Amino acid sequence: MNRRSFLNYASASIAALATTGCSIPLFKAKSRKRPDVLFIAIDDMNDWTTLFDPNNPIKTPNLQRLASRGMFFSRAYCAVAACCPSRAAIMTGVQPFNSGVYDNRHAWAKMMPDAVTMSRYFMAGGYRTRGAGKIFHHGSTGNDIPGKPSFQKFFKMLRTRRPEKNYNGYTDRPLNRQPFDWGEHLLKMIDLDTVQWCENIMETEKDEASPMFLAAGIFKPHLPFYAPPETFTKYPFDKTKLPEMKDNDLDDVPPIGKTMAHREDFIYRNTSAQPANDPGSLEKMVQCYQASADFADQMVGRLLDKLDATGRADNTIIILWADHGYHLGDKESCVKFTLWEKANHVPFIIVAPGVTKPATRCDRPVGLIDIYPTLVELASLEPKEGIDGKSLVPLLKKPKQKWNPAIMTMGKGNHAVRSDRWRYIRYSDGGEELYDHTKDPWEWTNLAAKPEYAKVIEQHKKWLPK
Ligand SMILES: [Ca+2]
Repeated sequence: MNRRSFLNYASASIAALATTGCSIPLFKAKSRKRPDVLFIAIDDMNDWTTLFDPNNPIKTPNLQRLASRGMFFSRAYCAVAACCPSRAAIMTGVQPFNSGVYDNRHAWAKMMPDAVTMSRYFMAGGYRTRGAGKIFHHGSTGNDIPGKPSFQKFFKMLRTRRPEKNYNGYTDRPLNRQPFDWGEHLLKMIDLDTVQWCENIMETEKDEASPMFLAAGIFKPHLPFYAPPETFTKYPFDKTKLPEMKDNDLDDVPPIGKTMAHREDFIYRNTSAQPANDPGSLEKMVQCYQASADFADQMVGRLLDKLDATGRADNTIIILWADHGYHLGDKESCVKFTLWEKANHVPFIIVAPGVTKPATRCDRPVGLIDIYPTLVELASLEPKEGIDGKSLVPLLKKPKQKWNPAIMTMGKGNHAVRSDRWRYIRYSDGGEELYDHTKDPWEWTNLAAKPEYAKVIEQHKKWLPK
């Protein structure tokens, strides 16, 4: 660092310390050269990708390319399967049952005015903080804390460029709202604007001496399920693979669980009213989700290409996550907002130079709530007090060690506990579900009522939030 950039860094750090309310030096002076952070968020990407299994239909070569550089967490779970509370939990490090931020109607910044967001903490530690696209929830509930911005420079996510009429043909039903659209998009995808902005920041600031925390928030595959026509050529309609579905799958689900399922009429396939090739059919929707998720993967590829071109990749921590998963007809649902595996299980990758080894994998269940303390430790900042997560650095070093289960929440008093083998769900009225993932990946058979599983339930119950 030359004298001028040191002075710039020092004055920026002092200013940041003054405004974050942190009274201690945040940076451990003895640590090695501080790494950049490339923080990649994806919206609504589930686990039905080739990152998890080469037989899955959604092709994610760029996620796999990233995983080949570091550690892939095969069992990572969001805090909440909804955009706003999931992102608030990640960025503040506070669980929804401690913050009260449970759903998309909850304006996290108003409810947590004293929170220091992760990127703001990095700012106080001398980082240039840059961000673009969907990091917090889009819309007003995702607004940052007034006067305490999380980023020094931020490119707000654009509104989706919309066709005049829905591509899927819905015009006169509850689904006629444009967010519930899918198809081949003939207008420019907004993620291209986000990624272009990030590429430009990486290029123009590549010679800066101070470290950078760059957050890139990719909006796809979130509804509307749009992707450019060329992406659809990889997902021909007549070869669309649907999730496996069991008839009457919800018969053994407790009442609150049933209310969380979203049985839209289009998920009943191949009815005379709605043939498979109807643009509004489940088959068409699933095809479009697959293409949208593929497009998100392409955006990740561009970010990695640019990072490599700057020459800073060797000293950059890369972390990639999706805010939650998605049901595509399985569990009679075509949305998130449940406590089941497909709505909560997400891609999660960490590349940490000098810490992770290439192409390694951790199968322990982990929570995205752990990102904040993990990045703080990897960047040699002072540990952040008052947050719920636990640093994953021990797992980055020894991925097979014992680890606590992951906890998920959906509304007050409803939680899931995910261990290596089991998913245990308990609702606020005492309703329970238990699934054995060694035999039942789509969670068809609720074992909770069977006496032989009482001990398993007892073991998982103790992890429920008090
Ligand atoms: Ca989301």
